[in-house]
Amino acid sequence: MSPPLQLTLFPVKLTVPAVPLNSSDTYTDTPQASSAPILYYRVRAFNGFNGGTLSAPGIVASVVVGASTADTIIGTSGNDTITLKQDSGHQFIVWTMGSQTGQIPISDAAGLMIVGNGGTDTITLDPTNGSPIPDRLRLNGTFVFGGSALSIGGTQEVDVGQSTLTIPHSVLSLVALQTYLKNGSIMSSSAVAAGGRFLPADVNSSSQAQIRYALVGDTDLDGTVAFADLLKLAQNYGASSADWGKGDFNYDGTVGFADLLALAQHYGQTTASGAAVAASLDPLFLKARQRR
Ligand SMILES: [Ca+2]
Ligand SMILES: [Ca+2]
Repeated sequence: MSPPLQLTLFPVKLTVPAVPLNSSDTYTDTPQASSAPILYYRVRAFNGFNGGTLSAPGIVASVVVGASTADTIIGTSGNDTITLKQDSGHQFIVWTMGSQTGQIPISDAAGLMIVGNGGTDTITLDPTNGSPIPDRLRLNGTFVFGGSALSIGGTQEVDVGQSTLTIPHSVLSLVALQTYLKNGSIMSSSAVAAGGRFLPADVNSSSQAQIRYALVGDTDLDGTVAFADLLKLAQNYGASSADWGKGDFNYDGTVGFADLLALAQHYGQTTASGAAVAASLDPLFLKARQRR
C-alpha cells in the first residue's frame, strides 16, 4: 500500500487516499458541492509519493472537476511567466508556469484558458516542435507575448476576450496582427457577445502593438466615442499603416470611409451606458470625406 498521496488541485490542496497512480492513469474527482468550481485541474505528486513508477515529482494525471473539459491555467496575483510548447509527438501543447506544468491536446475543443488573475503575465511561445499554441487559446487578463514569431494557422484561434495583450513586433508585425484580426484568427468572444459595439483594438507603437478591448470608434480608449475620436480620425483620414488609435477600426491599415461610418454608428456611446446615441455627425462632413 502506497502512502497517502498529496495532490495539489490547482488552486486548492486536497489529500486523497493512496491510489495506484502511474504516469498514464487518470483520477476523476466527484464535485463535493454544486458550487464547486468547474475547472480542469492538474495533479502533481509530491515527495510523500514514493510508490509506482514515479521517482520524482511531476504530473501524474489530470483530474476533471465538474463537467467542463476546459483546461485552465490560473496565474498568481503577481507577474507570472507561462511557457507554451508543442510536445515532440505533436499531440499536445505543454505549458509550464513556475514549478507547475501540464498539457492539453492540441485540438481540444474547449481550448486552453489562461486566467492572469492579476499582474502582467508573460506568455512565452516556444516553437521548437511546431506551433506552440493549441487550436483554441483563450485569454483573460493582462499579458505580454514573448518568444519567437507567432504564426496562426487556419485551424487556430486566439480568443482575447477582454484581455490586454501586448505583442512585440518581433512576435507579430502590425500588418500580420491586422490580418489576423481581420480574418478572425485573433478575436474576442466578449466582443461577439456584445453584438458589435466592441472590438479588439490594435494600438501600435514603435516596437509593439497592444490589443485592448474597446468601443468601436474609441480611438483614445477613454471609454466614450466622442469628438476627440472623430478629430483623430479626421486628422488621419487617408493614412496608411494606421492602427486603431488613428481611426482604423476594420484592420485594413488605412483610415477610410468605412472607419468613419463605424465611428458615426457608435458616436456618443460609452462603455458604461451602452446606450446608442444617434450620431450627431454633420452629414456634410461625411459627404466631404466620402469624396476624398
Ligand atoms: Ca474616446
Ligand atoms: Ca480602415
